[in-house]
Amino acid sequence: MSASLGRVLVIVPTYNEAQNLPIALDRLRTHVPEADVLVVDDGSPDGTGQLAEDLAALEAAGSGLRRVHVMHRSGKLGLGTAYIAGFRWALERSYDVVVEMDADGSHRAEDLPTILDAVQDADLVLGSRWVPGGAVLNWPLSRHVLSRGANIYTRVMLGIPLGDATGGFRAYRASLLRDLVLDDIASQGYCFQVDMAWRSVRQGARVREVPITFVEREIGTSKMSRAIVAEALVSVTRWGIAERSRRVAGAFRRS
Ligand SMILES: Nc1nc2c(ncn2[C@@H]2O[C@H](COP(=O)(O)OP(=O)(O)OP(=O)(O)O)[C@@H](O)[C@H]2O)c(=O)[nH]1
Ligand SMILES: [Mg+2]
Repeated sequence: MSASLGRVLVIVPTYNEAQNLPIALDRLRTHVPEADVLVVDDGSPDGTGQLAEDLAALEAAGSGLRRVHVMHRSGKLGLGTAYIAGFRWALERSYDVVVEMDADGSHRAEDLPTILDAVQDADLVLGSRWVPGGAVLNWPLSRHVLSRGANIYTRVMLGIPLGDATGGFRAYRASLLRDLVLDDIASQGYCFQVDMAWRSVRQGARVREVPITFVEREIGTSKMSRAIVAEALVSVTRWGIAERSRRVAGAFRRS
């Protein structure tokens, strides 16, 4: 990782990831030792929040390059709001690059140096499963179909040239996050990721994709639900229709 990137913060949202979090933090320390970490825990009943505090204290007492911080929220408030709270925290502390990363082992810390290299000349870098070189390990056919289908639908409806707009392993330059209006983002899950990518494209940001290998979680349970899929489908459809109406109205005004 190049020093010219400045200070990097990796935001790791957690809900019941007590078994996964120590492994995720370990791997991050191995592959990006100088990147600080912010765990955003939503009062996990399995004690992930306290465990994160203990791990952060251990790190602070050690001689490592990074600091691990923990934000506790009162209950399961959703992935989107966890990231927005984390973005605000990062901006208030003048980080230069902010990374989104799951705690469940699906996002491999060894892919992060490539993502960070790419953000040298981009505003947003998406770790992408669906570009040449990208891969998914251990998914049933149904998950492949859902994810590929969701991304094709998003490309067609929104007209954004991205292979993987629903993925959640990405790096933002703080300058882009500062420019994006975060106040009116109510989306969660996949929809949150699409919403952020689409806002970035509309803003004229330089968005790049780099291939990653996504590994299905081996421990713990997925928080993905039918409601999250339905939210994404409804919102992308609504945004697509609104975008087309805007374009048609623009064409009428010009003619
Ligand atoms: N703070 C917080 N973290 C959450 C919430 N929901 C999910 N997470 C975390 O967000 C990350 C992604 O959640 P997953 O359950 O793996 O969902 P997913 O990756 O979309 O779905 P899978 O592909 O099935 O794993 C994990 O680290 C979760 O612990 C939430 O409401 N609040
Ligand atoms: Mg997951």
